[in-house]
Amino acid sequence: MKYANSVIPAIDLRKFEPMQHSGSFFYSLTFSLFLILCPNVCEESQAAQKPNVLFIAADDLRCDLACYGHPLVKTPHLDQLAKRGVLFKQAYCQQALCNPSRASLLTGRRPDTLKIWDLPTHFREVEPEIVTMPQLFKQQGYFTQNIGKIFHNWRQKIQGDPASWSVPAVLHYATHGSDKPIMNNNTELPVNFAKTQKTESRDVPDSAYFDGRIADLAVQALQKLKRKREPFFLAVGFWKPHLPFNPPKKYWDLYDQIPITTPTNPRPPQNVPAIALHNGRELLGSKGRNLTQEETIELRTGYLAGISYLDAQIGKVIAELDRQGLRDNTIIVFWSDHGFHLGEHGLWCKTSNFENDAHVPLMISAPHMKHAGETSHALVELLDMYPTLVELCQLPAPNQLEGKSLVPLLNDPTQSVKPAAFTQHPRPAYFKDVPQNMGVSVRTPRYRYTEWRNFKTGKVEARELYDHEADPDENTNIVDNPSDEIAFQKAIKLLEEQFPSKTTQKR
Ligand SMILES: [Ca+2]
Repeated sequence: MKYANSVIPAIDLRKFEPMQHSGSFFYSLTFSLFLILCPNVCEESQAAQKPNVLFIAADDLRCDLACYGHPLVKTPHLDQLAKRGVLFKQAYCQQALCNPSRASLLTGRRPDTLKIWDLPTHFREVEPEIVTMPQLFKQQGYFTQNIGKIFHNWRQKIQGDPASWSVPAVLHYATHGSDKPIMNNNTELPVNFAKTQKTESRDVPDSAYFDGRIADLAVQALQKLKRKREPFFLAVGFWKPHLPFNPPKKYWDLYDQIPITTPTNPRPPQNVPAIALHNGRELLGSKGRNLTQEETIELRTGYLAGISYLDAQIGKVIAELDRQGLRDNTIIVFWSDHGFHLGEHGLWCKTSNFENDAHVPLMISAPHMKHAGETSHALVELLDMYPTLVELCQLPAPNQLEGKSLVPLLNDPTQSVKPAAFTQHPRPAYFKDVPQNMGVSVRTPRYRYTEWRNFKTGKVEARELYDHEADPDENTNIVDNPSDEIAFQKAIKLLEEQFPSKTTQKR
């Protein structure tokens, strides 16, 4: 079989150290490295020797990880993963909402191209024949398996995307509210120590909730996948730290002595247009309500505890990967579908274009990376994951992909592949039929610039500009007084190229 990119080794490889390995695994590993280095020579056997992919997703996780510089959170396993991969410090989602973000990154198309900006629209309704990332792997001889939330999870006619997987997905389709603790053997449910609405702290095992069970199933899956002849693409989608904040009590206990506070910027940015904000209805309800200081701190603690719970589950999965001897032929990707607000700017949850919502964690680890443990500060998008994995695994790229491969950044983390990252969100945040407005946003190295446009006419109704050199928390909209006119005009031009304003939106 001929492959589109059968030219160049996908990634620099460290010198192989045979003393760490033994027996038949030595030969299989040596052979697979040889194949990666010499794709032209070895095409016939390539399908059986391609690297596996462990594709790990988190839900609503902003960059609150120790490896991203968060001072309080405890994330030892994700920090360890960062040491064996490249950490992307400036990765951005295409829309801060589960379904549009996931549909975009899994199809390789922007929300505007798919015309999916809401929760109920399944991408198969608008693009029935599109080939998703896991589906491409399946078509190319991989065994593809989905445990947990990868595609959107609820209120859709099609549950997940059966065409993407070799076996039916499990624990992938439910409401977050249905993730209630389940005890074995009818054991009585321990008391809940948390007081705030949508928080829960009970002394239960990890497996009482979805994510613990997902980790257990992923561990079992790896034991079986190890014995398969074909390479695998295992997608493990965790449901945390999404609301409700209900990690087992032992994860809350990690923060008992930690001085967690209310946010330092609880007010909307100066000079912000009202359309940039929203009512946080996912937590506060459609009528809204004010949170006390105690509630705010408990929610902020619960979010960090949920991240530590997520981190522990990911640790179990990666430990099993290593235990099964799969580390040297498995690419690991870790990502979150979008960020989150915890009271900053008076906002809770997602559905904005602010940095807290648009900025996401992203790490990619490939076997024997030369630059393992390094950080890329290049602007990248979740949309780039599809072409990246296509190139790393030397699959034929479908025409639809709008992202760019990040392989050049894995080979040299000081490089960049694009001048900007783009994020968008409609208003109302949860619209019916068609939105009234679309907020389109560009992140350049210095600025975040956002235009709020009338959805039908394209008329710009409000604008925002934040200078991340002077104001990384986006506390002052300086669109009427930009700090660097040339850099501002460049941001406007980049936004215009990506979202031409004269094109009125239709659905
Ligand atoms: Ca989400």
